[in-house]
Amino acid sequence: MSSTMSQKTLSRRSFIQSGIAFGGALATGARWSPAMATAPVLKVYSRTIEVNRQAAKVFSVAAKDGAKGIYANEGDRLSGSLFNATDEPLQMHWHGQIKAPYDQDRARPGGSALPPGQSDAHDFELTAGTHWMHSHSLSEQQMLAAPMVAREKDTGDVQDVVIMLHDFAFRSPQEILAELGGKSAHEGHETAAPSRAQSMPPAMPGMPHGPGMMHAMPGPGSSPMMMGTPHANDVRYDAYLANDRTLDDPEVVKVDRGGRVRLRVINGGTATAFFISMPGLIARCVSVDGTPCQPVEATTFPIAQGQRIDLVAEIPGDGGAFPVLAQVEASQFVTGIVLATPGATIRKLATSAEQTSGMVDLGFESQIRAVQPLSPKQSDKAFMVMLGEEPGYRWTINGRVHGEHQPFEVRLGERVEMTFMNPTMMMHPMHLHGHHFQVLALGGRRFSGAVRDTVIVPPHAPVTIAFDAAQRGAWLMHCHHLYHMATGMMTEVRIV
Ligand SMILES: [Cu+2]
Repeated sequence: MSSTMSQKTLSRRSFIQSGIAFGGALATGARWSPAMATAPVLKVYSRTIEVNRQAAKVFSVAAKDGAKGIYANEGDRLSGSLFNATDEPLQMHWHGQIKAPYDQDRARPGGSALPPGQSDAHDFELTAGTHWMHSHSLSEQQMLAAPMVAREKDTGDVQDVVIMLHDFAFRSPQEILAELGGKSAHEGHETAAPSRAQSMPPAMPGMPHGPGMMHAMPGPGSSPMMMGTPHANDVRYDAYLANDRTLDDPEVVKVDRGGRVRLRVINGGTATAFFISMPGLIARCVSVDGTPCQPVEATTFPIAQGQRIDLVAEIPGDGGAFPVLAQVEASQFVTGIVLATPGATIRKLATSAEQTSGMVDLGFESQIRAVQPLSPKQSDKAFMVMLGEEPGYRWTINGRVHGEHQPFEVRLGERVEMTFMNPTMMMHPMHLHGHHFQVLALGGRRFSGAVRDTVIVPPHAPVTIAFDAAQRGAWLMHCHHLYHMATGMMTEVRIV
C-alpha cells in the first residue's frame, strides 16, 4: 500500500517538526535545502490517482515537506506563498481560519482568481484546531482541498489521525451541474458545460442504489426534487473516498496498543453528508469545526459538507484492527480507513452497509455544548435567512440567487443573530466565512450550543446562530453543497 505519506506526518513528533516549517523558523529547519527556501509553502497541482482501478486526474495541495496539507501547531503561522501550478484559475478559501486577513482570502465578493503559474503571498496565524482549505469554485469537486490542522496546545499525548472524505465522480463538475439542470449563478470563470449532459450516465458498477439515488438525475430544466419528501444525494457519485482511497483498499494507520487516538475528520465532500462510526471502540466527540466542545459519546456522528469532527478513542491494550467508517447519509455506501496495531489481522471490509442510513438531523447538534460559548450579550441585529428552491435547479437565499442577493449589513463588533428557515426538501449546511458562530436554537428551542463555522439546516427545522462581527469586509455566507452554492445559494454579510 502506498498509504502512509500523508499520515506519516501525523505523529506528535512530526507535528512539532511540521510546526517549524510553518512557524517562521524556516532558515534553521535542518530539513530544508537552500533551494527550498524560495519554494512556495503550498503548491496546488494536478495529479493522477486510481479510483475503482481507473486513473483519475484530480487536484492536490502539497506543503514543502511533501505532506498534503498543513499539519502545524497552535500559534504557528502560514507564512509564504501559495503557488498555482495547475492550468486553471484558483480561488482558495481558508475554511475556519478566522485569523486570515480579509484580503488574503480570494473567496470574497469581487475576489479574483489566482491565474495559473502565479503565486499569492500569505502571512497569518493559523487558527487552532481541525480546519481545511478548498477551492471556492467547481474544482472543489476535483479534490482541490487539503487539511489545515493546527494542533491545540492542550491536545495531550494522543496520536493525531486526519481523515479527509470526498465524494468522487469521473465526470467533470460542469457535467454534474448540467445533469442537475443548473447554471452557474455567481460571477466567476466557470460556466455549465452542456456537452454530454443530456445523456444518463451508466449506473455505478457494483454499488447498490440507496433511496437517495432515486432522486438523482432529474432531467435538465426539470426539478422533480422540489416536491415530495425530504431527500439527499442529488448527485450520483462513482466512489466515496477517505484519504483518497475507497474501503476496498483503505489506508491503514498504525496505532499503539493501549494508545489514544484523535481522529480529525474533515468532510471535503461537495454534495454528501456522512455518519462516522468506530465499531469496537468507544468514541467521544471533543471538537466540532475545529472548536472544542464538551465531550459527547455516541456510536455514530453526523458530518455534513464543510464540517469537521474530532473524535477521541482508546485503543485496547491487546490491540487489533479497528475500522473508522463513514457511511453516506440515506444510503448504504461506506468509505473509511483502518486503525491497526502492529501485527493485527486486517479483514476485508464491505463497501456497502447492511442497513441504509437515515437522514442527517439535528439530534447530535442538540447535544453539543461549546467549551467557550459566546459572551452573554443582547443581539444588536437579528435576521431571517430564508433558504429556497426554484424550478431549474436554482437555490436561493431570501428569494434571490447570488449575484442578485441583498447583503446583510452589520457594524464591526455587533452581535448578529440569524435564523435559517428551510422550506425546501434538502438539508443545507450553511457556512459563514471569516467567523465562528454559536448555535443558539434548534427547531425554535433555545440553548447554548456548539461554536462552529458550518451548521446544518434540515427541511422544516429552523436553526438560529449568533456571532460577533469581527473583521471588516464582505464575508460570503453560503450553502456548502457545491451545486447549491454554484446555482445561487450564496449571499454576503457586509461588516462596516
Ligand atoms: Cu444547500
